[in-house]
Amino acid sequence: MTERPLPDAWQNAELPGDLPPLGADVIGTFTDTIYGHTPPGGQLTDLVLQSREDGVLDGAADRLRHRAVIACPLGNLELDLLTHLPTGGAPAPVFVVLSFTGIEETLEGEQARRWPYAAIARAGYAVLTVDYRQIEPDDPAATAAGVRALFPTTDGEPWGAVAAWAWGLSRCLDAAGHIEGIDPVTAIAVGHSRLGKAALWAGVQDERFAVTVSNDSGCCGASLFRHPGGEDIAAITSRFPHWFVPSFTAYAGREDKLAVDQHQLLASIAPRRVYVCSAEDDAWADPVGEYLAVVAARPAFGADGIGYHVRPGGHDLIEEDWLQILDFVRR
Ligand code: GTR
Repeated sequence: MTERPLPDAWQNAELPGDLPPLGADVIGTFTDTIYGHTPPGGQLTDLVLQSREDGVLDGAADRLRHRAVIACPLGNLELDLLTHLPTGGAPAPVFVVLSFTGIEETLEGEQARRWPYAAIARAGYAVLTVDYRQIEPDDPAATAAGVRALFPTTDGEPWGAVAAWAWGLSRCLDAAGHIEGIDPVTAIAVGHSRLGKAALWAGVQDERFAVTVSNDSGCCGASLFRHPGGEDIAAITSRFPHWFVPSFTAYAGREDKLAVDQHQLLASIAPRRVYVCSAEDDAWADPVGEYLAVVAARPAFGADGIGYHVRPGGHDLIEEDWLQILDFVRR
């Protein structure tokens, strides 16, 4: 896959003048201000193989379904995992990717285009996915139904749903370590949009992810708060208050008062690798702001430590994104 050039109109894009510098340890600030404290605990206690189909997708992959049981302080969380392994050969590196839909719908539902399982398997990679709503419902009112209800409440602010989904990515990686045919030493967290925000937070917190990939993650993901355009804190906290700590709304319209910006989130993952994908017409995610965050984070990484592409088109995760991601991961 050849690298795509930047759109002409972006050549003169400039970094905001008031970006906080790289170098400080800012993970605590991101925790307190935006995503919330992830409580310790949550232990994989059971991983039961439900079904196995060998040689699906014209022989490219073996398809496995598991039920994972994760013991949390106040009860068990059960997750249905769908895994595709490349057929034959050595244990494969694994993409851990949350799905917006049920796992069966990744095979032939409306969003199946986001899951080019055959191409990924032919490239020698495994993919493990779970429906993100099994980890935590995406609903400001559903406080009792997800993993956050399985941990005792603490004095501080509750963790947001983005942090809960990030926690889920780590539990999926725990499970991947018990699946024959996966080499969990090379694990790659991938997420699109709100799940791209979760992938980045998982990459920051869980050092087992060798690579973290954000696709069109936008506000509170890869794009800079201080670059104007697209979704801002007022918009995101009014529609999705459950994603973050409740006090984050205090920064609505006051982006310049935040102690951090998202290039520092990307840099927090270094020296492990990061890849950011944007789409030119995805104005709500502010693709220019995502690109500039990569530019600003680059000094924290080695030469090939952080990568980026922008493709034509809108908000989606398509095969071209996957092919670019595969290229980066292989390098
Ligand atoms: C939008 C939201 C974005 C992005 C997107 C998605 O409505 O404003 O932050 O996360 O949803 O997840 O598709």
